[in-house]
Amino acid sequence: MEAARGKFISLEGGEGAGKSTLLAGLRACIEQHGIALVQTREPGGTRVGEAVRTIVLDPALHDLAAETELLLMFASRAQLVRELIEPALRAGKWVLCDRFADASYAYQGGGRGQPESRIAELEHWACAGIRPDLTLLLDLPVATGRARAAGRGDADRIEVEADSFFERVRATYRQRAAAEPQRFRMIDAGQSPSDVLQAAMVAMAHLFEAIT
Ligand code: Z5A
Repeated sequence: MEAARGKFISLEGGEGAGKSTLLAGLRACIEQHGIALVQTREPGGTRVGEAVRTIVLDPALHDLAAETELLLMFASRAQLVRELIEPALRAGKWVLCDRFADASYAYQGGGRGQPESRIAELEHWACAGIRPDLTLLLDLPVATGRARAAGRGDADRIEVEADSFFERVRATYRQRAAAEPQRFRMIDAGQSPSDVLQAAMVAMAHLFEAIT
């Protein structure tokens, strides 16, 4: 008998929103339910994707065109979908992904001004119908997120952008969450890490119900 298809959960948010912190807690909670889980990230998550990541985050490549950046994000995603996400879901595993296509709408669309219709075309092609069952959006004022992220060493090619860029990113994420309330759950990322984890578990309850 074929395994029931797994669930795909993505985490989104601005810089310093606490995705990495939440991922560790979420992973433990999901595994406590006896669910096989694959954790990954974007850009990256595969050998090819990690090579793309070094390009897109390299601060020396300040001349990278916005169009090139967009294509590279989707190149990494196309590889991740085919090599890891689709096979895992088909095998009944759950996939927990640190960012997915919504990040391209927020950063390359909202941030860089790339047309939404172009991003949608790329999503259609590169993701081959794969969309998260649930997207947890960690929402935080830009200044708070940047203050949290400060002091981690040298800023990468995207982190050097102005506050106005990150305000557009945040606004785009919030618009997308409002437009798709059945997929998105917005979480106040200004709460303590344990309260953020608790809110995420509440947001995921319907996925667990489906397997019990
Ligand atoms: N990008 C893109 O442009 N287009 C795309 O399509 C995709 C990505 C997929 C990836 O960088 C970059 O690529 C990202 C978007 C772009 N660029 N930016 N900016 P990354 O993966 O290296 O970085 P990130 O995704 O922005 O994550 P981050 O800055 O590392 O933040 P985080 O993972 O959300 O936060 P954290 O590491 O868990 O927490 C940051 C600090 O805050 C840390 O000291 C924690 O201890 C603290 N923290 C966490 N939670 C809390 C709470 N609740 N209270 C207080 N303090 C907290």
